[in-house]
Amino acid sequence: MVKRNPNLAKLQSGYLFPEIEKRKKEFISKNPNAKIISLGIGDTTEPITPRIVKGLSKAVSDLGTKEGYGGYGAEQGLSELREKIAAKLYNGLIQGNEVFVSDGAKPDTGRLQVLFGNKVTIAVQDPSYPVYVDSSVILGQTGNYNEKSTNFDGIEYMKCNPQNDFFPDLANTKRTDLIFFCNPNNPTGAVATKEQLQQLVDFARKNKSIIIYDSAYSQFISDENLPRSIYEVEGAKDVAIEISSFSKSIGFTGVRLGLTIIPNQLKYEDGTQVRKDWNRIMTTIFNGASNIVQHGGLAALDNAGLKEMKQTVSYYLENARIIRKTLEKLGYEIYGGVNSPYIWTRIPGKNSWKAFEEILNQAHIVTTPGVGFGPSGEGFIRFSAFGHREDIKEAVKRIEEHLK
Ligand code: PL4
Repeated sequence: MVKRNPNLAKLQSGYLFPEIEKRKKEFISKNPNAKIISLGIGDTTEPITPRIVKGLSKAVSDLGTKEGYGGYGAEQGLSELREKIAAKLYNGLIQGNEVFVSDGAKPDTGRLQVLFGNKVTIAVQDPSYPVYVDSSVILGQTGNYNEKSTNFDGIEYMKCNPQNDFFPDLANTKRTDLIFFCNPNNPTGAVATKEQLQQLVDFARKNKSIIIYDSAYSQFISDENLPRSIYEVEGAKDVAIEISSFSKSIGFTGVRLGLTIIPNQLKYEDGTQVRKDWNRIMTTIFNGASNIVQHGGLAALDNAGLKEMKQTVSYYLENARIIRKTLEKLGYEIYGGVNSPYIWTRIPGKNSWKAFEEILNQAHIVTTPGVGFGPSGEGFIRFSAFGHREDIKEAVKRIEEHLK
């Protein structure tokens, strides 16, 4: 028989989000009449807007004609889309040939781990999106899970909590090869200032590290003083890769479209361009994002599409405001939810899973337990602002009733 990959055996339990779905289903099976509201997994709910649907539909119709049919495309994505991303989402801060279009930020995270291999060391914000740690474990970059510290040996966990304004204490952070940094942060909803990002870039430059900057929620930054891309910071192109996504800004969680930017000037210690190897990875183990979906992306980036994107994001931000306001009124400690679709809070005296269970049992609302994002998330829970407005209004009513 084939031996099991020992790295997979190191992972503690199931991946966080399927575990939440499992608990939700168990609850429903015991309480079939309960009207569950899901503010757990950050999944979009609102229909895709007309201009973008038109872009998708036209691409489908074209495929049914001799003239419009196309087969495999460039693994890096349609050049028109790469140029448009550079121009419209990055205001020309980067070039089209530095953009690699993909099927999402999560699969790109996994492929980036393949790019760097199992000999690199990594640092992560604690708490953060669990894919960074789990994919690192799977690749074999870590030691075993340490029951005592509830950390994986070999990973540098950068604590982010209310005491440090959710920005890591870089003076006491060990040098690693890669630094995963998610901004706006999932799950805390914290957004770094330009000065903070400059500190991060300077830290990476000094240590000759590479930052993997996940900006999946950048479109939720409405404060013009806050940077939306790491490339707004001086020196970032020498040390940073940015991954991003169309999932949340235009409701493409199921449609699938994302991107990775690798600046031409980002190099390994031997002088080879990182971009060159990423191109090799993408052309070897990826076959390009769906051409239909890429046309949806193109439509999202023309003037009408961008306007719709803004409306979609504003809708979820208003949901976040409603949830925040209610929790604030009840006197909860709250973070995030202003330039981010996530609200981070804690129920005094309860650990994360206990709070999750109580909110589910009493208010029939699914949340996400903070500890699932890392040891520093213990005691917190995350509310997602993705949902229909009527469900958000009903959810806050139940919160007022059960969490007062
Ligand atoms: C549940 C920081 C959500 N099954 O859709 P993608 O692949 O372009 O982007 C995924 C992604 C990337 N980066 C960050 C994210 O938060 C997400 C999506 N996270 C959440 O609730 O935290 C959805 C999670 C999904 C998953 O595992 O990604």
